[in-house]
Amino acid sequence: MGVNSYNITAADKERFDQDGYWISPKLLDDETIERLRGAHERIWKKDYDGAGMPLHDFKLPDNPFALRKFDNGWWINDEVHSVVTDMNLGKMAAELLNEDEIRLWHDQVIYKPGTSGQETNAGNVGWHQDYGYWRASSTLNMITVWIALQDTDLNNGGMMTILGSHKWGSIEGSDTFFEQDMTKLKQRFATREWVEEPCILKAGQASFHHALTFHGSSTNLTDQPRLSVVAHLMPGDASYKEGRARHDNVRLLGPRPQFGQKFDNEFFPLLYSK
Ligand SMILES: O=C(O)CCC(=O)C(=O)O
Repeated sequence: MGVNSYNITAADKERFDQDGYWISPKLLDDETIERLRGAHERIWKKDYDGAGMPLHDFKLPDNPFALRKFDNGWWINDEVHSVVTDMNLGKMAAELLNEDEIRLWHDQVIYKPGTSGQETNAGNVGWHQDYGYWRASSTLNMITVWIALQDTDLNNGGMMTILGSHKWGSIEGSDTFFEQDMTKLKQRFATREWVEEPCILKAGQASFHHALTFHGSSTNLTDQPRLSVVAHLMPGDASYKEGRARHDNVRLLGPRPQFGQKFDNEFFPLLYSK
C-alpha cells in the first residue's frame, strides 16, 4: 500500500510550469488501486476506521447521477490516509512547486456515477480554480493531485484543464465547483485563449494541477462510476491569510486563530521535507 517514487525531470517541470498541470506515470500498484476502490465502498456505507468522527456527515443524494464528494477521508479511512500522506506524493509536489516542504491541506474522495448514456449535468464539476476556495491560505503555490482509480477519459467524465490558465492569477468568483452549467461558466471565464485539455489517465496515474489552473468535468456516460482520491497539498509554511474568504481549515487552527498562524498542526500532516 503506497505511492511509487518518481523523480520529477526538467521536462516534467517545464510542462507543469507551461501548462499548469502534469500527468504522472502510474503511481499506484493494482493492489493499492483495489484497496482504494474498497475504501470508496466503505466510506459511502459510513463504515469508518478508527475511533474518530468524520469532518462532515452526508446523505447519499436522491439523484442517482449526482456527484458524491467526501472531504478529509484520511480522518476515517486507513487506505486513503496512507496514500494522501505518502512522502512520494509530497516529494513530487515539492519538486513541481519548488518548495522544500509539503503538507496536506485536505483530501477529497470523489465518486461520479455513470449515466449509461443519459445526458445530465448532475455529475458535472463546474470550471473553477481551487484557489478560489483557498483564499485563506497565504500562498498561491499549492497543488492538487487527482488520482484515478480506473482508466479515465472524457467518456467517463474525466477532468479537463485549461492550458496555461494558472498564469491568469486568482480570478474573482472562481469558486464554482458546484455550478454545473459548463457553457455559462465558460462564457464567464473564457476571457483569454481557452484551450480545454482532457486529462487522460490510466488507473493509478495522477494529474497534478496548480491551484490557479481552471479545471472541471462533465458527464460520465459509461455504466460504471468514476472513482478518484484527491490530495490537495501546500508548502510547509503556508499560513492563515487575512481576507474575505474563509475555509473550514481555519477552524482546525483552534478557537482563536491568528492571521499569519501556520497551518502546521496535526490536522495538516507533513508529507515531505527536503
Ligand atoms: O473530480 C473532478 O472532476 C474535479 C475535481 C476537482 O475539481 C479537483 O480535484 O480539484
